[in-house]
Amino acid sequence: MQRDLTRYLFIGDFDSLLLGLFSKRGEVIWVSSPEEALNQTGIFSIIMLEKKSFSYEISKELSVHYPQTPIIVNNGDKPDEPPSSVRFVQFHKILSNEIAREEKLARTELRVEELRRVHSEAKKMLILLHDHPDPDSIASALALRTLLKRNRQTAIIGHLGEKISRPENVAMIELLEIELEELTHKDIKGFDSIALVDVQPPYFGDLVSEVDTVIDHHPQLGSYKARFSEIKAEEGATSTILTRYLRAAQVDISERLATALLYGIKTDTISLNRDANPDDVEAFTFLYPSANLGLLRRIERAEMPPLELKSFGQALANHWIQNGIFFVNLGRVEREYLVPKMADFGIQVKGIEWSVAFGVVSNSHLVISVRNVGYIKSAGRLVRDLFKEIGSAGGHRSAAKAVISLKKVRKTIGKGSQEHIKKWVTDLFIKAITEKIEEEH
Ligand SMILES: [Mn+2]
Repeated sequence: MQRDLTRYLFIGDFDSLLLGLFSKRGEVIWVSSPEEALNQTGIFSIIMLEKKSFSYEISKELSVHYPQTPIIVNNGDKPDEPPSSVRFVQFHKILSNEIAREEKLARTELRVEELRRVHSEAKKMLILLHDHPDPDSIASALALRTLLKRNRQTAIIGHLGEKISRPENVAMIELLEIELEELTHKDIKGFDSIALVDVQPPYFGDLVSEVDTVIDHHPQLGSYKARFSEIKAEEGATSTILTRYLRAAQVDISERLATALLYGIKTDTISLNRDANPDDVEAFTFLYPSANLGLLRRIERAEMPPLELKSFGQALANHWIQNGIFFVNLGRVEREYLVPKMADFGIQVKGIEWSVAFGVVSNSHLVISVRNVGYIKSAGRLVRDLFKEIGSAGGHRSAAKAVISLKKVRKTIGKGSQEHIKKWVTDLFIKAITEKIEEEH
């Protein structure tokens, strides 16, 4: 008996998030219509039928075609006489794991009390993000503010970088009505306490040597003083840590906050596919029923201006592949988000194990974005080894980034033209990646 293999058959219009979640538990076959479902072969553990696809006829046909397979209709209104093999279930019930986690939450609650004590005296606190606030950091800041029972006046969420440009992030801020303040170095002094989320003090150099709180999922970065610190490098997102805190403290999570946190986890783990662990899946599962998925779709569909599409297309056409590495040079770009977008694209190319995209942003910094297939050498470590001396560099196992000022680039390679940068980056990565492969053999 093949009891171990869980196979799900999804029929109809389901969110990719949900499919991603179930693919962590077993094999997922997804078809758009009941007709297609009847053409599948093999045995399924459960059939998930989207409520719009449900009818008595369809459920009967499915039961005949797949005897002994329970059919679950999501969130549908139960008809007066439901077919016997069909259940109408709200998804949060399907998603909820047995809560053997209460103990863990109880322990976390003690940590939350500690955290609250650290900021209890502060009239006005700062929740500081890294210079390129992404959904995970923004959502984490919102969650921390909620956890500390503060508001826009008593806890400022801010960053020291430039105006946020990535369309999805702009849409997130607008649609969720989040106020992010662009701060100057001077502003930092004007707060009674400081908390960093999704980042650690050394990132800011000497600027914030003393902080009250650090909550982050990146690996421990040097040594620094913090009255409260929670560094969990095993988590796929800082939002995961804060979701657990909110749950532990039994704080009501609003639809807006749930949507933000869900989006934070989704983007940092690429829909639970990159560096996600069971905690991320659990946080995701918990948030999913409370989030506004319609709003989430609107955030994700944020539009790309036509001009950018053009430069995106041109750069892509000029890509090159060497030693199984996909390279693309975006040249000068206005908005940084195009670089990782391109790297994401490159890793989808058949036969490619590494994707490296780079471009000069704001005419001042070379940004290099790296992706790999995940089961090989850590991209974060490789990028750190290559660039830590001359810029900021790091990331996760399958995604990493380096930012180097053009000045430093010129100093390192002697020149700063596009041609020279291109050759330098290409040679560096080929050498680093192929060397490592030899070592591992
Ligand atoms: Mn993050």
